[in-house]
Amino acid sequence: MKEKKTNELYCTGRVTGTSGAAYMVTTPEGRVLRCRTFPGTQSANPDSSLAAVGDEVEVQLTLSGTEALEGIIMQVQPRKSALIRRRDPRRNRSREKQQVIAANIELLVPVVSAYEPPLSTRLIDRYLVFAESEQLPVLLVVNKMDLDRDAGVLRMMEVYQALGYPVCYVSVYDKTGIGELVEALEGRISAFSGHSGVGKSTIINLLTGVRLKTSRTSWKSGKGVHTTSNATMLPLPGGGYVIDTPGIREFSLADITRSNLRFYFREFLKVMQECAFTSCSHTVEPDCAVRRAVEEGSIDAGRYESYLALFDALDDGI
Ligand SMILES: Nc1nc2c(ncn2[C@@H]2O[C@H](COP(=O)(O)OP(=O)(O)O)[C@@H](O)[C@H]2O)c(=O)[nH]1
Ligand SMILES: [Mg+2]
Ligand SMILES: [Zn+2]
Repeated sequence: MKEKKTNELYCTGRVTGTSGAAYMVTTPEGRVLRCRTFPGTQSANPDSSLAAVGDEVEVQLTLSGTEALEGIIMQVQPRKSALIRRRDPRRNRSREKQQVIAANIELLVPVVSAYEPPLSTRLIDRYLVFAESEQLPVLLVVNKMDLDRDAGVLRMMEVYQALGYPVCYVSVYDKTGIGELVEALEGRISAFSGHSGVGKSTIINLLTGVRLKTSRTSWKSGKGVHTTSNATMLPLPGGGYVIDTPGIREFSLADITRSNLRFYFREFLKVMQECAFTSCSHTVEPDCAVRRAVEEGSIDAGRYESYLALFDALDDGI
């Protein structure tokens, strides 16, 4: 904490939570300040939310002395990364600022479960495309491995390991894989995301020792299972933070288009120079090296199907 002017105490910190219009800012010493922004708050990110969970900020304390627990956010530092919330397509809010779910994420952690809900490789592929497009390192977490009695899930995940994506197999119930996960998260800011019911809150509670609400409701019921709306950022005992974020349906995929999607399937990159057309979409063109690789089995057919499904879902206005 440095003193700028007499009776004006400034400090730096990180936004670790929001509560209505208030921002919880954690200082390097671990103190939590209840802060607000004001019309003069300076931002290095003018096109998006003024402040979000994960932001580095400079705060002026409003109460002097060591007991001060409140402050005003004077400055929001430039973001190294940001998870942007999807815009509601029913409302024309194109002039509105981008809403940031979480800032300065260093690792994206898609969490899936072996069963209940069943493992969806389509969903994993969606996350991987998103991570590649944002150039975010990714760690796949498969929870509820206690339910994978015939190792079917391990076989389904082989394709991702072969592609070089790290996978952590966890069972909170059996306490397996937790050590590896702790190691992979240490010292980094990680965003957990996934379908409700996969066990995100249960894992985060175990890692951080806090008590996030976990859902007792069935994942099958669909409605009312969302126990996580605002992102919350929690410190890890070994350093770093985890952020519980909503599922990928809430993320903006606005930067992913039909023409750049092919670059986000890393196994395509090696073979696509061999396609007859330089701008080959690998869907209908003749003499396509990607489709040939799928037929020969060197590109996984399920991954290619995910590509086609995403390609169809993306509307470039073509
Ligand atoms: N079988 C099994 N169930 C788990 C495991 N981890 C969590 N669950 C259960 O899965 C349900 C959903 O967990 P929750 O943490 O609320 O999921 P979230 O919606 O992803 O945050 C709860 O009933 C948990 O007890 C696990 O390792 N194995
Ligand atoms: Mg949850
Ligand atoms: Zn092609």
